[in-house]
Amino acid sequence: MRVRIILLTLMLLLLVATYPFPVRAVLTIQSSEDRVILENSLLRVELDLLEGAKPVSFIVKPLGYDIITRDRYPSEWLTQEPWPGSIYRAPFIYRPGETTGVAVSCVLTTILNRTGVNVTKVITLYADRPYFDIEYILTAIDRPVSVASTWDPNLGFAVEWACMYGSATDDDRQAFGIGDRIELVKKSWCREYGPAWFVALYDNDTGTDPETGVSGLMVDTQYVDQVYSVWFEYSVATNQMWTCIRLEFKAVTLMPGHPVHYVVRYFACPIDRTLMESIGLEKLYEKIPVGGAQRGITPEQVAFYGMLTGGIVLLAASAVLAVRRYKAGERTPPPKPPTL
Ligand SMILES: [Ca+2]
Ligand SMILES: [Ca+2]
Repeated sequence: MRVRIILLTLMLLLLVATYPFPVRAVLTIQSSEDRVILENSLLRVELDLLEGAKPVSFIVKPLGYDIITRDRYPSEWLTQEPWPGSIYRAPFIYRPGETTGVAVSCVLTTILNRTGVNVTKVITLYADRPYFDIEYILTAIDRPVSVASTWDPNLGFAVEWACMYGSATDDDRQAFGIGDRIELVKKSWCREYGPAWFVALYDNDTGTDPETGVSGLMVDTQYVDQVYSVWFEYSVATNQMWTCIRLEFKAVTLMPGHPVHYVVRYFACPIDRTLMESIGLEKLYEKIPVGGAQRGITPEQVAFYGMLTGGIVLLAASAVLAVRRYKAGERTPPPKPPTL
């Protein structure tokens, strides 16, 4: 008995000693004079602190490349200003935020004196998640400011997502969700109205293509009702390759002392069920076609529909054969009466 216990203890000790040390997950936000770098195990994103704190590099690690195109950066826009607006080139001030074991955050702020608005982005990055969140806080500095576009008084603050997958944009597509309606499109210079809960861009290749991927913006549930419309655009210039989709919130008047908030999740990953489920986009995953079929079809469904199709083909074939036999029988001359 004692020998057994000693042996068992030794085996346990051996197991503990040889067990590999857990790999410490990457989860950092670093800043330099001109950059803020967000990094976890799936993403490495560089924001340009001197110009809009906009993503100028967005590496999706499982894809292995940067999806940002130099011709069209993702950015925010106060639509009372002519596009791309003053946030686009504004210098931001960085300060670190809270850090827990599973999330890190930072706070980026700019003061737009001429517009009369302070813009703050509170960024939260999570361990092993294909996304980070940006909480936008818009504050009127000293007078009421109307955030409404000149061509549509209902349209206010906008956040745009733009990128490119692989070496070409002809297979890049747009996607959006308004309620239960999820649509896959490719269109330019037009708008869909309604409380969109996500907008995305993806590469329409089959699963084996390394250039395949999906990315975009998802609105935090409590702000979905404030979404007014979605804007679609892609470049037709031969030397520019990008596709874009924009979330547009309803117009709002900012009052001093009453900041307005929006929370937007930035996501990017391969077109993979587990990763897309972790974002809450399993419906989009199922909708994106691969090899002519929808991704949501399970092997059991394939087997069932395969058997059904096989059965129908067999039935049809036997019916054709039966008809042929019947017709052949008609053409057979009647048997001659036996000669006596
Ligand atoms: Ca592509
Ligand atoms: Ca492709």
